[in-house]
Amino acid sequence: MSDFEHVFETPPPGAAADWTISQNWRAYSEEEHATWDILYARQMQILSGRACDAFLKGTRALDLGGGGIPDLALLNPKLKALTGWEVVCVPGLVPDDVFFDHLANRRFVSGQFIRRRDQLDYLQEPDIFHDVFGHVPMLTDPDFADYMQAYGQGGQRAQSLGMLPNLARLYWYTVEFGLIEEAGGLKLFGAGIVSSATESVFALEDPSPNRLGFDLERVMRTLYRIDDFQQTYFVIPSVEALKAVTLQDFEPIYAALKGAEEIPVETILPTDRVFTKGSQAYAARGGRFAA
Ligand code: HBI
Ligand code: FE
Repeated sequence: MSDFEHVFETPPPGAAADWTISQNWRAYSEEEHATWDILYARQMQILSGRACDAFLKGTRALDLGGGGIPDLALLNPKLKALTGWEVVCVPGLVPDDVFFDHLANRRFVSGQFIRRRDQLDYLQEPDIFHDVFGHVPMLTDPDFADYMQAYGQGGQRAQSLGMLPNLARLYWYTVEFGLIEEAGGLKLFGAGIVSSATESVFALEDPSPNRLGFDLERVMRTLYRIDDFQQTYFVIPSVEALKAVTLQDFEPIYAALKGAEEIPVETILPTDRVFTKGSQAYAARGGRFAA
């Protein structure tokens, strides 16, 4: 089970058997295109000097800015030429097995809709800005592209072994909320961070959260916050290293995890590599963007 409430159990009317729908790009309103342009301009300003090289390079390679919501018919040939990935639209959250099957076949699923103007800073369900601006630039990186496919394949296996909650934590702490160490210091690559103006600053600069070195088994034991800024972020040494870690057989790791206790969101272990010991002041104030 995922953490989200699925609206549908079977593809809704108008969706194909694999849950995909047409982007129907011509149907977006001027206001919706302008919403993309506002979010894009704001994020690119914030992300300069904060996002990792691969992400910024990806936004340039895909030409994501200035023209409103990207037309997937134009974006997909560029992405396909780089790493063989493509983006398909879905009506909302899809069941885990459907999600994994798309990833295993190098198809990234994106929400078709874009957030309303009163939701610029926060919404719970992934829209096309989160999915395409947040996730797709990293898919232009060959190592990240392989990692995401491996995750899709691993998801199908984890499900059958009853280890999906553990694997989902890996996705959460890397694909959605990962940090990376670069020559210039810590940088952002997680889609949940880079698609959020406030979390882009919080994740990197706020004294509140812990920033700890990535360790596969440790991350798979760590609980996470679904509806607020994270209390701990994990730092990968490189995308290559992340990919290498996930190309190993997870079965012995799953076996070790069976008896292991879950780790609370704010815990620092003696074995952790600590980049930042967080004050946790934000969480102590009650969180959810508390002033
Ligand atoms: N569906 N559209 C969509 N987007 C997601 O990110 C997504 C999903 N379904 C399931 C899911 N994520 C998660 O269950 C996995 O990451 C574990
Ligand atoms: Fe996401």
